[in-house]
Amino acid sequence: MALTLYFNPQSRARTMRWLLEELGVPYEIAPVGYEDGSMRSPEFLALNPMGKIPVIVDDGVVVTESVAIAIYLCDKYKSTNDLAPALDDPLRGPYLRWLVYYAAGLEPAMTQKLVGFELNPRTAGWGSYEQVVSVLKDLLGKADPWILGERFTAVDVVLGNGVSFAMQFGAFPKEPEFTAYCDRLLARPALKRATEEVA
Ligand SMILES: N[C@@H](CCC(=O)N[C@@H](CS)C(=O)NCC(=O)O)C(=O)O
Repeated sequence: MALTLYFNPQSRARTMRWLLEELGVPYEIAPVGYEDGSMRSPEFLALNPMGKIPVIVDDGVVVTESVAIAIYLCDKYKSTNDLAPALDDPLRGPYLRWLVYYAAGLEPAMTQKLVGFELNPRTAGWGSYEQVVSVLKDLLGKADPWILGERFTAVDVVLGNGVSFAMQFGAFPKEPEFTAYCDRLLARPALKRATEEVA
Protein backbone atom coordinates (compact mmCIF):
# COMPACT_ATOMS: atom_id res chain seq x y z
CA MET A 1 0.00 0.00 0.00
CA ALA A 2 1.36 3.41 -0.94
CA LEU A 3 -0.41 6.68 -0.46
CA THR A 4 1.21 9.88 -1.70
CA LEU A 5 0.11 13.40 -0.84
CA TYR A 6 1.32 16.18 -3.15
CA PHE A 7 2.07 18.89 -0.67
CA ASN A 8 3.20 22.42 0.04
CA PRO A 9 2.99 23.75 3.62
CA GLN A 10 1.40 27.00 2.36
CA SER A 11 -1.62 25.35 0.81
CA ARG A 12 -4.90 23.53 1.30
CA ALA A 13 -2.85 20.30 1.25
CA ARG A 14 -2.11 21.07 4.93
CA THR A 15 -5.71 20.17 5.72
CA MET A 16 -5.34 16.81 3.97
CA ARG A 17 -2.13 16.11 5.87
CA TRP A 18 -3.95 16.83 9.13
CA LEU A 19 -6.72 14.45 8.04
CA LEU A 20 -4.18 11.69 7.30
CA GLU A 21 -2.60 12.24 10.72
CA GLU A 22 -6.03 12.02 12.38
CA LEU A 23 -6.76 8.80 10.46
CA GLY A 24 -3.38 7.30 11.33
CA VAL A 25 -2.81 6.20 7.74
CA PRO A 26 0.82 5.96 6.57
CA TYR A 27 1.58 8.35 3.72
CA GLU A 28 4.43 9.81 1.76
CA ILE A 29 4.80 13.48 0.96
CA ALA A 30 5.66 14.60 -2.58
CA PRO A 31 6.72 18.25 -2.16
CA VAL A 32 5.62 20.68 -4.87
CA GLY A 33 6.57 24.34 -5.16
CA TYR A 34 4.72 27.35 -6.49
CA GLU A 35 7.67 28.90 -8.25
CA ASP A 36 9.65 25.89 -9.47
CA GLY A 37 7.14 24.86 -12.16
CA SER A 38 6.41 21.50 -10.52
CA MET A 39 2.64 22.14 -10.58
CA ARG A 40 2.85 22.85 -14.33
CA SER A 41 4.92 19.82 -15.34
CA PRO A 42 3.25 17.37 -17.76
CA GLU A 43 3.49 14.66 -15.05
CA PHE A 44 1.66 16.79 -12.50
CA LEU A 45 -0.95 18.07 -15.00
CA ALA A 46 -1.70 14.44 -15.88
CA LEU A 47 -2.73 13.99 -12.23
CA ASN A 48 -4.62 17.27 -11.94
CA PRO A 49 -5.20 19.34 -15.08
CA MET A 50 -6.06 22.25 -12.75
CA GLY A 51 -2.39 22.34 -11.74
CA LYS A 52 -3.40 22.58 -8.09
CA ILE A 53 -2.85 20.76 -4.83
CA PRO A 54 -3.97 18.84 -2.84
CA VAL A 55 -3.72 15.68 -4.92
CA ILE A 56 -3.48 12.16 -3.53
CA VAL A 57 -2.45 8.98 -5.31
CA ASP A 58 -3.59 5.94 -3.35
CA ASP A 59 -2.47 2.63 -4.83
CA GLY A 60 -2.70 4.21 -8.26
CA VAL A 61 -6.06 5.95 -7.64
CA VAL A 62 -5.83 9.71 -8.19
CA VAL A 63 -8.15 11.99 -6.21
CA THR A 64 -8.21 15.80 -6.33
CA GLU A 65 -10.42 18.42 -4.61
CA SER A 66 -10.21 18.65 -0.82
CA VAL A 67 -13.78 17.54 -0.11
CA ALA A 68 -13.57 14.55 -2.47
CA ILE A 69 -10.23 13.53 -0.95
CA ALA A 70 -11.70 13.76 2.56
CA ILE A 71 -14.76 11.65 1.68
CA TYR A 72 -12.59 9.09 -0.14
CA LEU A 73 -10.02 8.72 2.64
CA CYS A 74 -12.48 8.62 5.54
CA ASP A 75 -14.71 6.01 3.86
CA LYS A 76 -11.76 3.85 2.87
CA TYR A 77 -9.68 4.05 6.04
CA LYS A 78 -12.31 3.46 8.71
CA SER A 79 -10.42 0.77 10.56
CA THR A 80 -7.61 3.08 11.64
CA ASN A 81 -9.70 5.93 13.10
CA ASP A 82 -13.30 6.32 11.99
CA LEU A 83 -13.93 9.95 11.00
CA ALA A 84 -17.00 9.30 8.80
CA PRO A 85 -20.51 8.30 9.91
CA ALA A 86 -21.65 5.12 8.11
CA LEU A 87 -24.09 5.30 5.16
CA ASP A 88 -27.06 4.35 7.41
CA ASP A 89 -26.03 6.56 10.35
CA PRO A 90 -28.39 9.56 10.85
CA LEU A 91 -25.26 11.72 11.12
CA ARG A 92 -24.32 10.87 7.52
CA GLY A 93 -26.60 13.58 6.09
CA PRO A 94 -25.26 16.42 8.27
CA TYR A 95 -21.74 15.07 7.71
CA LEU A 96 -22.01 15.36 3.91
CA ARG A 97 -23.90 18.63 4.13
CA TRP A 98 -21.25 20.45 6.16
CA LEU A 99 -18.33 18.91 4.29
CA VAL A 100 -19.73 20.17 0.99
CA TYR A 101 -20.55 23.53 2.58
CA TYR A 102 -16.81 24.09 2.92
CA ALA A 103 -16.44 24.19 -0.89
CA ALA A 104 -19.90 25.55 -1.75
CA GLY A 105 -20.26 28.15 1.03
CA LEU A 106 -17.11 29.00 2.94
CA GLU A 107 -14.66 29.11 0.03
CA PRO A 108 -16.62 31.45 -2.26
CA ALA A 109 -17.68 33.64 0.70
CA MET A 110 -14.05 33.98 1.78
CA THR A 111 -13.00 34.88 -1.76
CA GLN A 112 -15.85 37.41 -1.99
CA LYS A 113 -14.58 39.10 1.16
CA LEU A 114 -10.90 39.06 0.20
CA VAL A 115 -11.46 40.25 -3.38
CA GLY A 116 -14.38 42.52 -2.53
CA PHE A 117 -17.05 41.87 -5.14
CA GLU A 118 -20.83 42.02 -4.84
CA LEU A 119 -23.37 39.68 -6.40
CA ASN A 120 -27.11 39.31 -6.09
CA PRO A 121 -27.43 36.86 -3.13
CA ARG A 122 -30.30 35.16 -4.92
CA THR A 123 -28.03 34.41 -7.86
CA ALA A 124 -24.93 33.39 -5.91
CA GLY A 125 -25.16 29.77 -4.71
CA TRP A 126 -23.62 30.71 -1.38
CA GLY A 127 -25.94 33.68 -0.90
CA SER A 128 -23.64 36.32 0.51
CA TYR A 129 -20.54 36.61 2.68
CA GLU A 130 -22.69 37.85 5.58
CA GLN A 131 -25.08 34.89 5.30
CA VAL A 132 -22.25 32.35 5.30
CA VAL A 133 -20.54 33.94 8.32
CA SER A 134 -23.85 33.99 10.18
CA VAL A 135 -24.60 30.31 9.37
CA LEU A 136 -21.12 29.23 10.45
CA LYS A 137 -21.22 31.34 13.60
CA ASP A 138 -24.43 29.59 14.61
CA LEU A 139 -23.03 26.14 13.70
CA LEU A 140 -19.74 26.56 15.56
CA GLY A 141 -21.40 28.27 18.52
CA LYS A 142 -23.44 25.08 18.99
CA ALA A 143 -20.51 22.68 18.45
CA ASP A 144 -20.37 20.60 21.62
CA PRO A 145 -17.53 20.03 21.43
CA TRP A 146 -17.47 19.17 17.68
CA ILE A 147 -19.72 20.10 14.78
CA LEU A 148 -21.62 16.79 14.85
CA GLY A 149 -21.62 16.63 18.67
CA GLU A 150 -19.52 14.18 20.68
CA ARG A 151 -18.05 12.68 17.56
CA PHE A 152 -15.01 14.27 15.90
CA THR A 153 -15.32 13.85 12.12
CA ALA A 154 -13.75 15.00 8.87
CA VAL A 155 -16.15 17.98 8.99
CA ASP A 156 -14.13 19.39 11.88
CA VAL A 157 -10.91 19.01 9.90
CA VAL A 158 -12.17 20.40 6.58
CA LEU A 159 -14.75 23.03 7.57
CA GLY A 160 -13.11 23.78 10.93
CA ASN A 161 -9.73 24.35 9.35
CA GLY A 162 -11.38 26.51 6.70
CA VAL A 163 -12.81 28.80 9.38
CA SER A 164 -9.48 28.93 11.18
CA PHE A 165 -7.71 29.79 7.90
CA ALA A 166 -10.32 32.46 7.03
CA MET A 167 -9.79 34.10 10.45
CA GLN A 168 -6.00 34.05 10.06
CA PHE A 169 -6.33 35.87 6.73
CA GLY A 170 -8.75 38.43 8.15
CA ALA A 171 -11.61 37.18 5.96
CA PHE A 172 -13.70 36.03 8.94
CA PRO A 173 -14.17 38.04 12.13
CA LYS A 174 -12.54 36.80 15.33
CA GLU A 175 -15.90 36.16 17.01
CA PRO A 176 -15.96 34.07 20.23
CA GLU A 177 -18.01 31.34 18.51
CA PHE A 178 -15.16 30.90 16.02
CA THR A 179 -12.20 31.35 18.37
CA ALA A 180 -13.45 28.98 21.11
CA TYR A 181 -14.06 26.22 18.58
CA CYS A 182 -10.74 26.80 16.74
CA ASP A 183 -8.86 26.68 20.06
CA ARG A 184 -10.25 23.17 20.56
CA LEU A 185 -9.01 22.22 17.09
CA LEU A 186 -5.56 23.65 17.79
CA ALA A 187 -5.19 21.35 20.81
CA ARG A 188 -5.42 18.20 18.68
CA PRO A 189 -2.12 16.27 18.63
CA ALA A 190 -2.69 15.20 15.01
CA LEU A 191 -2.77 18.85 13.93
CA LYS A 192 0.54 19.45 15.69
CA ARG A 193 2.06 16.44 13.89
CA ALA A 194 0.72 17.70 10.56
CA THR A 195 2.52 21.03 10.96
CA GLU A 196 5.93 19.46 11.59
CA GLU A 197 8.45 20.17 8.91
CA VAL A 198 8.62 17.65 6.10
CA ALA A 199 11.85 15.62 6.44
N1 LIG B 1 -10.84 23.45 -5.00
C1 LIG B 1 -9.50 23.02 -4.69
C2 LIG B 1 -8.62 24.24 -4.51
C3 LIG B 1 -7.16 23.89 -4.59
C4 LIG B 1 -6.28 25.13 -4.60
O1 LIG B 1 -6.73 26.26 -4.81
N2 LIG B 1 -4.96 24.92 -4.40
C5 LIG B 1 -3.99 25.99 -4.43
C6 LIG B 1 -3.17 25.96 -3.15
S1 LIG B 1 -4.11 26.19 -1.71
C7 LIG B 1 -2.99 25.74 -5.56
O2 LIG B 1 -2.59 24.61 -5.76
N3 LIG B 1 -2.58 26.78 -6.26
C8 LIG B 1 -1.51 26.70 -7.23
C9 LIG B 1 -1.87 27.25 -8.57
O3 LIG B 1 -3.05 27.45 -8.86
O4 LIG B 1 -0.94 27.49 -9.32
C10 LIG B 1 -9.52 22.13 -3.44
O5 LIG B 1 -10.34 22.37 -2.56
O6 LIG B 1 -8.71 21.20 -3.34
